[in-house]
Amino acid sequence: LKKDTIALIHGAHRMGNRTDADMARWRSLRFGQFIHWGLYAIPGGEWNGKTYNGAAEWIRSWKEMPHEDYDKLYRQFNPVNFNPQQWAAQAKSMGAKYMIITTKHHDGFCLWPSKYSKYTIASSPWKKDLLGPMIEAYNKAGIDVHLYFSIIDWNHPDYRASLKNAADSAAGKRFQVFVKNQLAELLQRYPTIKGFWFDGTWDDSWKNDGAFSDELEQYLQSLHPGLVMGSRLRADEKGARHFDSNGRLMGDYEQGWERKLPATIDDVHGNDWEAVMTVPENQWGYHAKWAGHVKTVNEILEMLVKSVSLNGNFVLNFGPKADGTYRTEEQQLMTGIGQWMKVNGDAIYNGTYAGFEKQDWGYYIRKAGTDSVYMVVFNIPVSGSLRVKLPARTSLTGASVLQSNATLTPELIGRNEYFIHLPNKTTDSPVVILLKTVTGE
Ligand code: JFZ
Repeated sequence: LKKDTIALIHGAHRMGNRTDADMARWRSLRFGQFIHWGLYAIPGGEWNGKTYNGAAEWIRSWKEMPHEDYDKLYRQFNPVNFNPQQWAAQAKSMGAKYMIITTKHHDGFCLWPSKYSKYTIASSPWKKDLLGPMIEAYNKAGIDVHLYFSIIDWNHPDYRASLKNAADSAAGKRFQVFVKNQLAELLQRYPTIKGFWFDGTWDDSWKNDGAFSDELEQYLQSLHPGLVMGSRLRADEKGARHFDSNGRLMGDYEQGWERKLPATIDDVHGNDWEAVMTVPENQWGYHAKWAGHVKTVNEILEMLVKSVSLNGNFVLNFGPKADGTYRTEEQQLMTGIGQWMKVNGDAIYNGTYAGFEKQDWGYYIRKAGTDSVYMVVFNIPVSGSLRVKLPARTSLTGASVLQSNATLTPELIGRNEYFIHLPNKTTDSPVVILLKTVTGE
């Protein structure tokens, strides 16, 4: 926090994290599934035989793709193989506890039959609502649903990136009413949702009206108390986003961790936070030709574990195909992650920063409010011995491998310092060791 705080009407309204049950629940879930699904899945990063190397969901902004052509794609959107129960079942078997779905991305196409727009699923050959069955199936599988909503709307005649004259201002006002109506409609249609995930809030027209986004956030909270909304929604009256002009977080959690993770606990300033991650380098919607590095199961697990060890949530993105099925790579990843989570998920859910000195072998995670600390080992030293350095007045009373329940006997090697000797150094997935520690003796 800066030394000289200035008076703000539309800055942060709270110091520190939310302490209510809805927020505690969100915080405990730790692992989410993001889904980017929309018209961009039809071209899948290709148009007229040419490949677009940018993010597939941005193809409408590519000079090779005429807007008129993109804006006709809804006439082909017909996900005949969409099976929401199967989607939910695979998310559950992966270990995801919440899901975020794109109700409307920058292109403006709505996956629900909004009464405020004609550019929706109702105008497609599919005709029926997609969101309702999806939310119902996920909720039945025990998975919370959050709604992604882009403020930027490339299809709406009243959207303006900046307001340059009186006509723009009038359009901007109409657009604000439209946004408010659509969000209230989503809450009214889908009352089980737990939060909104806002995006596309970086244009001047939005940033320069901090009063509107502040009032909108409070309006949504009044319609649906407990709703979780990140820091990407609002700006303060000086145009500062995420953190207000006094450096205080706006919204319920820090939403700026996009395809990157904090390095240390100091980077998160005690705030709740969530990271969203793509499987290839930068593709959210379906792209037929993934280029560059594609993350492996172990790489993704390490990001998940690192996030939880630093008090954050980790959300992995999927881009289903236009027919409603998932590409093989994504299916294999879900299976692989799920196999590990099934055995080791106890280390993830309700996990928090452990407060122990980080070691090179991996990450510590403490089950919230308990003496149970997990070591998640990604790098086994050639010695096979894992160093554990405990804070003063803390002692290690036992250790066991989560997967096998095998007991390990820690070797005391110095004051508050131990070696845990791994019986078997060969493994092809991260090993989790549950430590029993006692503090205050
Ligand atoms: C946005 C979208 O443009 C993108 O298509 C995707 O939906 C993603 C989840 O969100 O992209 C962003 C938004 C914010 C940053 C980077 C990319 N950011 O804050 O660095």
